[in-house]
Amino acid sequence: MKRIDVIKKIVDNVDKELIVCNIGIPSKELYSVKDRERNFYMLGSMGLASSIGLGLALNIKEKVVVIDGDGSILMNLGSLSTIGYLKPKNLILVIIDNSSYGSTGNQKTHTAKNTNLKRVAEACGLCAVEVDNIDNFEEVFKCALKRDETFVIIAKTIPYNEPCEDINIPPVVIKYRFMKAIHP
Ligand SMILES: Cc1ncc(C[n+]2csc(CCOP(=O)(O)OP(=O)(O)O)c2C)c(N)n1
Repeated sequence: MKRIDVIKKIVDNVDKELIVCNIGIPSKELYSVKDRERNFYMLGSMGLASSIGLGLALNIKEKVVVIDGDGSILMNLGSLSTIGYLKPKNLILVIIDNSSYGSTGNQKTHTAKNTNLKRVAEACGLCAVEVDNIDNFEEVFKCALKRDETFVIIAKTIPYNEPCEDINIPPVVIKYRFMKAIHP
């Protein structure tokens, strides 16, 4: 399974849900699969997609889907602990675990050896499921969309970056159109 396969399945299954996407190639892949006003491409701040998604989920009724990476979650593990403490009912955290810092050249992360993010999430009090094939991912994601609780999905993928174009929208426009989509 590749990161872009997971992103395609997320896009196939969302409607009004908000998506906050991790820095780097994940955001480019999401943009190339389907650009939407309800996508927030988090262009600058590694590690903060989950924190931004948490803040959003606490302040709106719509479902928030965060697409994060193992490298970014490892950089801000405290975010998982805070999410486990606050547990908004409308947050789905999809951690695409390619065991690498894919966007900067697939350098290995610690999930390649000693760190199990499902167990970390569970230890933070969260409901977490690990999947390693695309059919299981879709099944679990559909189920998470219907649930009334914070749900973490660890999608184990191979380290692979789909060649795709740069995001052709200025960051400030990404921000304002996203805000307008939430509060027209
Ligand atoms: C504080 C900080 N350190 C390093 C970077 C460089 N950087 C950008 S994306 C990235 C890798 C992110 O890895 P991961 O979250 O696992 O996502 P992947 O690209 O593998 O899908 C790195 C190291 C950065 N932008 N900010």
